[in-house]
Amino acid sequence: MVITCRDKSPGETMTISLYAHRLSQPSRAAEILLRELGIAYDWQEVDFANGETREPHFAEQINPFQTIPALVVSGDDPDFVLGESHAIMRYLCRIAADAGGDAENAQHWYPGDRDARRSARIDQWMAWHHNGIRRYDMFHDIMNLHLTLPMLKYELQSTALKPLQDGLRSGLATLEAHFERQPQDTPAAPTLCGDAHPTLADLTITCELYQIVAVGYRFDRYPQVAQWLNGMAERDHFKRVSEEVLEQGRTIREASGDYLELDAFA
Ligand SMILES: N[C@@H](CCC(=O)N[C@@H](CS)C(=O)NCC(=O)O)C(=O)O
Repeated sequence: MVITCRDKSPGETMTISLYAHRLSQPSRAAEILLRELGIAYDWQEVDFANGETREPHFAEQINPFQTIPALVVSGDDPDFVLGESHAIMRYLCRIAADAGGDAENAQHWYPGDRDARRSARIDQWMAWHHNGIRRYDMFHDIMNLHLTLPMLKYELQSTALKPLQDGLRSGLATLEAHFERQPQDTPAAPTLCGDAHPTLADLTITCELYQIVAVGYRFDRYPQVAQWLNGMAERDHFKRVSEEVLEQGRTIREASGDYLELDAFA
């Protein structure tokens, strides 16, 4: 399925395929960016939960790291193939003009060589993302818990989810303290670099946190984080691409009874 957010220019030969799934945070971040930049893409859904990324053809031809998202750019011979969401997103900002997207807009998300300091600041938060937030992201554990036997749910909440909640609290506190220190030049929702426009750092981290918000966790104890998340979640493409995860979260919440500690950050 080719998803077009704009008309293709005549003579355009580059085709971008995104191998992804809407229940995967880094996949959503890459897809939202494609849409924000107005780059047309061919959507290739990968059933990662059933091991499709581990099949030999995927590892050999799409992504040796055996994960999604992965990007395949056809037009040159051979195709250009790229894994890792952060690398994919930076690359998309760099090639936005050649891919028929909005190059001006891409500068806001990630300026690259045009602004070394701003890019370094974005890189810093993106580097922190994996160990500061993603490592403690409970969403896939919550999905597993949802599918497990009722008698194990309470036990797993304390053995599996509790340590993740404790780790995530520290990441949320880091973000909240940053927002408190940061002079924001806009009365709107805060952003990590303090600009009116969000960057790749905002996108990648909010996509991660939003999936536990979808289950029903609230961040009342971290009001600036909550405001920042809401600001990103109100963007049209974020909303559209997050519909499935929102639905999945609702299903889990409605079935969960009280075994999930939804007030862990409230
Ligand atoms: N650091 C990678 C993480 C990618 C990742 O963990 N993807 C998960 C889905 S959210 C995956 O493909 N898992 C498949 C597997 O581990 O078999 C990125 O940012 O792209």
